[in-house]
Amino acid sequence: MPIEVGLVGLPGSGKTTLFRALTGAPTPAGEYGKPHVGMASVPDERLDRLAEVLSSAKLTPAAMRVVDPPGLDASVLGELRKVDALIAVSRNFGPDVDAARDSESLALELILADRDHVERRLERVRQQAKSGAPETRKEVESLERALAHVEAGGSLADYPGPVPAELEPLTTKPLVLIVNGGDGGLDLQLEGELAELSADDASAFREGQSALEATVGSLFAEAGLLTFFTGSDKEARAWTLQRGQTALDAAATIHTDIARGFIRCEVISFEHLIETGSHAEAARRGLQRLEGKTYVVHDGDVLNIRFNV
Ligand SMILES: Nc1nc2c(ncn2[C@@H]2O[C@H](COP(=O)(O)OP(=O)(O)OP(=O)(O)O)[C@@H](O)[C@H]2O)c(=O)[nH]1
Ligand SMILES: [Mg+2]
Repeated sequence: MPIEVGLVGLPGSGKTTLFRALTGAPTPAGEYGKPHVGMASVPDERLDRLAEVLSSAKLTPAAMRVVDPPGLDASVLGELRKVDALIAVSRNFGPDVDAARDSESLALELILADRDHVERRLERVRQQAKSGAPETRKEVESLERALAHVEAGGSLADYPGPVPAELEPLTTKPLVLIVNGGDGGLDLQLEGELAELSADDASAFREGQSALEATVGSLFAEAGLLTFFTGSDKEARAWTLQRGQTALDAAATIHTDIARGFIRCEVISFEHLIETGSHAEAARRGLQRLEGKTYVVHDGDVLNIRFNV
């Protein structure tokens, strides 16, 4: 499954403009009142060089799913429970700019959405407990404690006790801040328009990083993500993984069948593959290793997973 991010920010801060910049969708489709959902490609220059060395016919960047909800209602924010990270857009253009005030309002909305969510789950689990499911009684107690903490003005992010995993709070997710406009900010208005051009044409219009590059850079740092590669003469492909995840997790990211039939994994670093020019030469110099399921994948690893079908 690709990595998934959700856009949050006060009304008119530029979420949908960023959505356009990230996904390249000129006018986001979707039902009124429903979130826009689109796919973005994670830019990584290493993929082009890998494809060159392996003479890959096809090049597939890692995908990122982007969810852009309309507004900040608790019900709408509920759509973001499954995302891996939140991207907060802060308005730094137009009249009456106040980043501190806006970030406080946004934080409050997230806390309220979590409180709403805890309340509703508590109601449901209480019902189940009444009808005699004993294991739910523990969850009732745990939810009651979490709710008391939130009602006292706290956020689940600083809640000391355990939070039921099914809760998927918003306030505990990694959060990346994107400043829209002004000094030191990204010009999302421009970025939204450039998203419709080819990468080469677009780069002529900007000085620094694109909105996509800046967002992905901060996201990978904040959420502890890394990129690994697979490659052959058919296809060079980039994939996203959480830091600390294993070769078996990498296999599962590619396909559940590959994880199920996992035998072993050939690993070579991107640098070594570029330096030696081929898997064969890298193997001859002893730079290619055979690893098992528990091998912890590093950023830039090029993996060749052997599996049974
Ligand atoms: N001047 C200026 N206008 C911008 C910029 N970014 C966005 N806008 C404009 O601000 C308005 C709101 O932007 P949106 O991207 O729709 O904001 P949003 O956060 O999606 O708003 P809601 O979905 O209503 O919460 C649009 O008219 C944009 O064209 C910017 O960097 N500079
Ligand atoms: Mg919008």
